[in-house]
Amino acid sequence: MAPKYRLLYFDVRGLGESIRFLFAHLKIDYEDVRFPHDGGMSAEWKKLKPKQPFGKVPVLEVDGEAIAEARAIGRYIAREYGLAGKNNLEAAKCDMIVSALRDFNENRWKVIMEQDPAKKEELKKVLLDDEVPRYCEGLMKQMKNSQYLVGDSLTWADITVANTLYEFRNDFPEVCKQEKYKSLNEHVDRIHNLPGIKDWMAKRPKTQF
Ligand SMILES: N[C@@H](CCC(=O)N[C@@H](CS)C(=O)NCC(=O)O)C(=O)O
Repeated sequence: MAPKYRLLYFDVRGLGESIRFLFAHLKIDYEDVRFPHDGGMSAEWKKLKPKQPFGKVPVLEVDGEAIAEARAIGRYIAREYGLAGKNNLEAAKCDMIVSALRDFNENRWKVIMEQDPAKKEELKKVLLDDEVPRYCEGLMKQMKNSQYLVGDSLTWADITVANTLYEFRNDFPEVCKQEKYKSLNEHVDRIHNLPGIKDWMAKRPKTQF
């Protein structure tokens, strides 16, 4: 019997969403426990925080055992259900892509959070002129011999890319949907069209980020 899964995270997509994409694709039942974001100040979160392994979420409870760290959770699910690559080299390539995406996404996040208009413009320029081409071209190179990012079958790297690129395309469509990224965008669209993910994206709670 499958374990009982509870995913604890704020009521946003954020670091929880790639995990929700994985569960959606795998059609695995889990409890999607959400609490108000409120800048991390809600009473509910203040009560839960000291109980988490490192005082942060996402946390996945597996039959009551807590796993923290978004990438550790993703990797765990991927290993359990055959999405972690076919050998150690493929597994390392999945890790490489998921880690690179995290850096890429954190830079997007810095632009969103920056309050000083001049500094925000500066960060946005670096993101769009330097980082988007570097990461998008890097991802396309990984796909050069296959329709997947790693090896010749679907992995959690593809699913994590589809989630991260959703956010980039949402925030900066004119840059991310350029013709030169066509193969990457087609890949993202293919993943968004996998039945479980398509269904999840249509019904997921509408949140700001
Ligand atoms: N390295 C952690 C970072 C987790 C993290 O920063 N979580 C934030 C939400 S995105 C959090 O728990 N914030 C509330 C707090 O620090 O009290 C991971 O990748 O999961």
